[in-house]
Amino acid sequence: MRERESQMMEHIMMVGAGAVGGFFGAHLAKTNENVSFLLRPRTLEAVKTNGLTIQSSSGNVTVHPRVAADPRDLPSPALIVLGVKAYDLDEVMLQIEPVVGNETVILSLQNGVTIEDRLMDRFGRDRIVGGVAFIYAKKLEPSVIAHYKRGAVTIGEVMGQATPRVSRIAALFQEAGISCHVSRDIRRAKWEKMCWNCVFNPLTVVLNDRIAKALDHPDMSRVIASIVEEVCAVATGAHVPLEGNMAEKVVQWSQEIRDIHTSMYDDWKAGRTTEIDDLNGYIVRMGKEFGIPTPVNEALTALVKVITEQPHAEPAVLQIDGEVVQPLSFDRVSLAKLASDYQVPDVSKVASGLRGRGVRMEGLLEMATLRPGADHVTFHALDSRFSACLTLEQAREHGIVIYELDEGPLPQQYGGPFRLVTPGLGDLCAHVKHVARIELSQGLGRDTRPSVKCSP
Ligand SMILES: Nc1nc2c(c(=O)[nH]1)N[C@H]1C(S)=C(S)[C@@H](COP(=O)(O)O)O[C@H]1N2
Ligand SMILES: [Mo]
Repeated sequence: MRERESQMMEHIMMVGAGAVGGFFGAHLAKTNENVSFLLRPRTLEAVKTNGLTIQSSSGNVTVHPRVAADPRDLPSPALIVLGVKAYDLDEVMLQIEPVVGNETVILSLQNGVTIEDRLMDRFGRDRIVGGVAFIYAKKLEPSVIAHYKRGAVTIGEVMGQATPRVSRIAALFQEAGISCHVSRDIRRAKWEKMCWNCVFNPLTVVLNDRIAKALDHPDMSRVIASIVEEVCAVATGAHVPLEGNMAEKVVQWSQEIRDIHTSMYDDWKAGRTTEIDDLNGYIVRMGKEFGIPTPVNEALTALVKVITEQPHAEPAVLQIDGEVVQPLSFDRVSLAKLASDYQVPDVSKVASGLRGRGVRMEGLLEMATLRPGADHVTFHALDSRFSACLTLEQAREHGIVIYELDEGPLPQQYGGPFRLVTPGLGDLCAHVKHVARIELSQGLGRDTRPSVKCSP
């Protein structure tokens, strides 16, 4: 047992280098060479080239950790720390699965009160330690994070017992200069942060302003209290009763961060998906299940969606044009009807960390009548900014268009409604998200991929 414990902390794999994963990971890596990062291709390129930098008023830290886009390329982890967005959990679970062994411990610092349960369902109760992060930081560039306030974590066994492994993890954070509190009631700690999140994340978006704007108007205190009352009622329904004065506490906690925005505000302004479905949207769903009315959270969920979601002006069709006799277009239904030889029912079998149902480009190109001389294929993203040009052979041999996830359209956050993946091609930059147009050409077409290829 002793032996195991000391071994346990040998390799730490941070998943994600956003505001949360990046900040805590960089600090852990600063004094510990056994910290590596599992990153998305774009972040991977940047961190490989520049290292990972945390800028803060007390000085900057840059680390040059080991990085990879596939966890099998990193040392086998004893501890995996998840610092990605709540909505990326499914994708991440799939990706880390091959390296989660019997001795691996997974600590999540993600928002959302279902994360630990979902991890336990997937990897077993004994693998999971619960966590909450208290930090205000912001991703400035793929490899640069600005740190503004706080930077502490609370961790604990989900069942509440004190264990040597939790003490060991706490020691790791403390050795790195990060305040780490061990809680005997981590579920409650997560719900308390949920109260705060459900108030200030949506309000900063709706008000398009900093936390102070929501705090200072006298009429807002009733609104804040109502949001928190609804969250507390649902928490009680979920068998995690919170204290009666949560609304007051939430307001108190906010005083030292009056002048900042929230991660939901930052996600919105950066064009990223927000965590609304894991925060207020979750309260609304659970309220329905428990028969608890949640009108204020419901209104906020709808408002945040209206404000932040990109309008889908374009219908979800995929067009093939250029050097073809007739342009063709496909929607999800017509793609599903292409011959079964070309269907890839489970993309995760051929491309690590990606999920969904796809169709081989070979099948799509078969449908089109190409003009003589057509020898290149350009995949244009919906926003017409990003594009990748492959040779006809590369597209035929490697291209797969993902068009469905769990029997629905591929969500935008996963690159939907149509996403090109090219397993075996050796360039993750060709994984074009939101493909709207596939253009055949004679000779090279438009290609905005970075010149440094991202190795898979
Ligand atoms: N629409 C679109 N697709 C894109 C990009 C982009 O900027 N826009 N970047 C590409 C690059 S260079 C990489 S490395 C991967 C990054 O994928 P990820 O966001 O899943 O990490 O997406 C590729 N597909
Ligand atoms: Mo890339």
